[in-house]
Amino acid sequence: MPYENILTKTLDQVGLLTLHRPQAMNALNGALMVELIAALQAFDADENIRAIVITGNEKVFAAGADIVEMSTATAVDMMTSSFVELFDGIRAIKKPIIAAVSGYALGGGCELAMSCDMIVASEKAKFGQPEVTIGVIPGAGGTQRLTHAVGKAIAMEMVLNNRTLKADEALKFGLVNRVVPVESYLEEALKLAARVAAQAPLAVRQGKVAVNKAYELSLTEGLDFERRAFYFLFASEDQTEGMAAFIEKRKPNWRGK
Ligand code: CO8
Repeated sequence: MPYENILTKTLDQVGLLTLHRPQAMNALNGALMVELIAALQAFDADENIRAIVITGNEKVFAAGADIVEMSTATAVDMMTSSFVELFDGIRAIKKPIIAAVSGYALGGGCELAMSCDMIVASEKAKFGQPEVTIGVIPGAGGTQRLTHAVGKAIAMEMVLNNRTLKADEALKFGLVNRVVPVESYLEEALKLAARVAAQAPLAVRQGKVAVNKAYELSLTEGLDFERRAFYFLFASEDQTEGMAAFIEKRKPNWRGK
């Protein structure tokens, strides 16, 4: 499928998706969001791909939802268009997604990065939720995921007063996994994705679900979920293979079964 607002590429077992609306700071308009979700779903369905990286360019990851497109929308337009709901499509992706962020990740751009499972940031990354400066609030998880990641104090400053976090602050507050030089942020994200792609695929899939459950369940329910997912993996060929390979001192040959 030809895309107009994103680029896609496969690098061994990693699917790379690049946001590509440079004329508008990669602002997330409806067309881009539809393509983003379609591409993610295609990677998710491709059995040769085991991890996904989403990136932008050195100057901007994404400067948020497209303000021009939103400027004339009514509440009913926002509610009845599937624009914001498209974000739920990211949550539904089963394979691990890593955001490789440089430059601005603002508004919906910050929310997109936070919807990924891990974030590799360049030293030039800047994270912010500036919606209050244009008369709204975050609408795609910013008030929720940000608060879980950085805590109430910093989240309040970001959402109520447009505080922007530089890369080192984002690392300090737990928003990103690592900060690397701008020359290598994409390479580092791809390396991380390749390492994840080399692990047992069903275990990676269950691990992603289980960690995400920690946001939603009580400790007792979460532990119960984890235990059942753990038991389930003993029904997989990869568990037998992984443990045999350890004992035989060889590399496992994962089949994702
Ligand atoms: N929407 C539309 N166009 C944009 C956006 C945007 N979010 N951001 C930048 N652009 C455009 C500019 O209008 C400009 O276009 P033109 O050249 O035609 O005038 C072009 O991109 C370049 O931008 P600047 O000249 O402003 O570039 P600077 O380097 O001076 O500044 C900034 C870069 C700081 C990123 C600045 O452009 C900016 O502040 N952008 C807006 C950031 C913002 O407020 N984002 C929040 C948007 S609201 C939101 O995201 C709500 C999410 C709700 C749900 C999301 C579901 C997807």
